[in-house]
Amino acid sequence: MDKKLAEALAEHLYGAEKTERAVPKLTIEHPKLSVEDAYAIQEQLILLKLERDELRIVGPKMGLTSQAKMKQMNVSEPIYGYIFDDMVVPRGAISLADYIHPKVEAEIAFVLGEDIEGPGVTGAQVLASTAYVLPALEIIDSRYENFQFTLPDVIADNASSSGVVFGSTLYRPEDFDLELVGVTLRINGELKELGAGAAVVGHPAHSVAMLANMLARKGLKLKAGQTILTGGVTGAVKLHPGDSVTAAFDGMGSVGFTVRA
Ligand code: OOG
Ligand code: MG
Repeated sequence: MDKKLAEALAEHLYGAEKTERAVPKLTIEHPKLSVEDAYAIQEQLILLKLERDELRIVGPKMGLTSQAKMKQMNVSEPIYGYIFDDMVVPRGAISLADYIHPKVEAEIAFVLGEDIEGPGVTGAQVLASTAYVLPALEIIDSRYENFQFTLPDVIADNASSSGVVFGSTLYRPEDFDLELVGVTLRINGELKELGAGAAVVGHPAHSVAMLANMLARKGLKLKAGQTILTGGVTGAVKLHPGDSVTAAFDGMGSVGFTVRA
């Protein structure tokens, strides 16, 4: 894709995020947008955040890692995007006014102790390079009208990345069978979603391995110190004012936040 067009489309999505106003999905005007084009747009969007806003990357995130979401989108490979430092929610509360139409999903996050460079990375290698794992809640907020998009649209939109709340305790990965960690997501005490680590491409470490292998195609690697979101264990739930959100992770405590108007 022409670099000028990628820059213009990135600027368009950047503006939608800044002004908290949904825009029509890109594929309406650009029906031939490919996955490769979409990552070129995402790259320009990331550059805007790094250079214009002087933000820092917390780590990449995986999306569409659950079979349910992959089926829904009719895709066979997950996608990735980036979490920035300004997306980390302070003091356990968000204001709906800062978002367009946010949803929340429970995820398992990995803090890397060493760089991981593909291709050919395995889940076992990821676990050996992981310093800690911790529970997280991701807030996704598609910049597209009605939260509807095709695969290239959502890739260009930094995989709907918008916010994250991390649990306050770090755990050693060898203390868990992450495949079997059960997760519940409650809003105001009501059970909304549940799942287990295996919902994330079989095992959350496999998600990180896939990410490393996808980045390798671009000559990129995962870096020591990055915190990586592995993808939703549960489905995403729409947020409303007054919501008190809590996700409990078997053996890993819980993480939560509240929603103001
Ligand atoms: C795309 C982002 C998906 C996940 O964990 O699957 C994602 C979306 O569904 O808006 O973050
Ligand atoms: Mg997610």
